Amino acid sequence: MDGVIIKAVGGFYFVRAGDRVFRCSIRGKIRLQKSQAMVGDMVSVILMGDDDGVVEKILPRRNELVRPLIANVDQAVVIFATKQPDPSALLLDRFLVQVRAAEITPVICFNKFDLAENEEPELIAHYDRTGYPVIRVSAKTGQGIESLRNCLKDRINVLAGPSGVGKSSLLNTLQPGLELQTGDISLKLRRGKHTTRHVELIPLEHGGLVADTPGFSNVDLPALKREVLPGYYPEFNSYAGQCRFNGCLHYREPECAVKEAVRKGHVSMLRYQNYLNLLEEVIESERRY
Ligand SMILES: Nc1nc2c(ncn2[C@@H]2O[C@H](COP(=O)(O)OP(=O)(O)OP(=O)(O)O)[C@@H](O)[C@H]2O)c(=O)[nH]1
Ligand SMILES: [Mg+2]
Ligand SMILES: [Zn+2]
Repeated sequence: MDGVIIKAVGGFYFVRAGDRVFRCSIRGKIRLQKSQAMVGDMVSVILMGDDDGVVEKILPRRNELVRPLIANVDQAVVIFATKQPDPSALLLDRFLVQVRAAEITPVICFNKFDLAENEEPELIAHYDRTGYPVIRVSAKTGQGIESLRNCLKDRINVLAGPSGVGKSSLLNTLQPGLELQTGDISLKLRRGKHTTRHVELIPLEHGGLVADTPGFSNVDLPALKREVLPGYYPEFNSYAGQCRFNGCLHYREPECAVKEAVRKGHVSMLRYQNYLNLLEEVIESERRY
């Protein structure tokens, strides 16, 4: 029988197959393999009773996200708040690059729209122009929850984003009865603690799985070559082919069509400046690899 690991607790792997979950141990032989089983892994299981089994084999992984550690994710919903905490474009861009580098499709979601009233933060409009989908929601009023639900349907999803933006609250609104722990942001910051700790794939009533994850206030870029970074900016794509130089980094090169598009306002200046910021970081860290 094949299934997906949705949770790993106390040496056991909980494997979902059909509508059921089996508590499984793992064969010693694979336990020693380099590729430790992780949440999201597709596995073959031999049943050893009504609710128990043994993981016999880990099937090949499509991808692996590092923070949180989870395999075979289709889509990452990167969540920020309109305020409390204020969104940071640079941090959002770091999340997007991390997700793209793991070969996962990003979706952007801004929560706490009830707090924005009629004045949404200026930076949101910059993301409307990226080519990535942008969903506006409020876990409190339910605004936009239907779009978010449709977006998660029938996929393996992770929710990512800083602590306190309302990732767990959104899932609670999306699927009443979940009762995930949510927290008061000021208390959390004071204690330096997160509300959500472990990684678990939660089955959605309408189809699909979603992992709520602990918030990260910082995202390290993965090891990247400088040439791949521009490819993670969908809004550069239609211009990049018109740059004078092949493999243009849209940095110091002359006759760069992307820089021209930024000057004309076709590509967001904010996104471009953050891109330069990350590019310099990538170039700096290349020396260490
Ligand atoms: N006004 C308002 N507050 C919200 C909304 N969503 C969440 N909150 C509040 O924001 C705080 C943090 O919510 P959580 O759901 O715990 O945030 P989280 O992203 O899961 O945080 P971590 O688990 O620490 O990563 C809580 O006090 C929530 O009540 C919203 O749409 N509007
Ligand atoms: Mg949480
Ligand atoms: Zn260029």
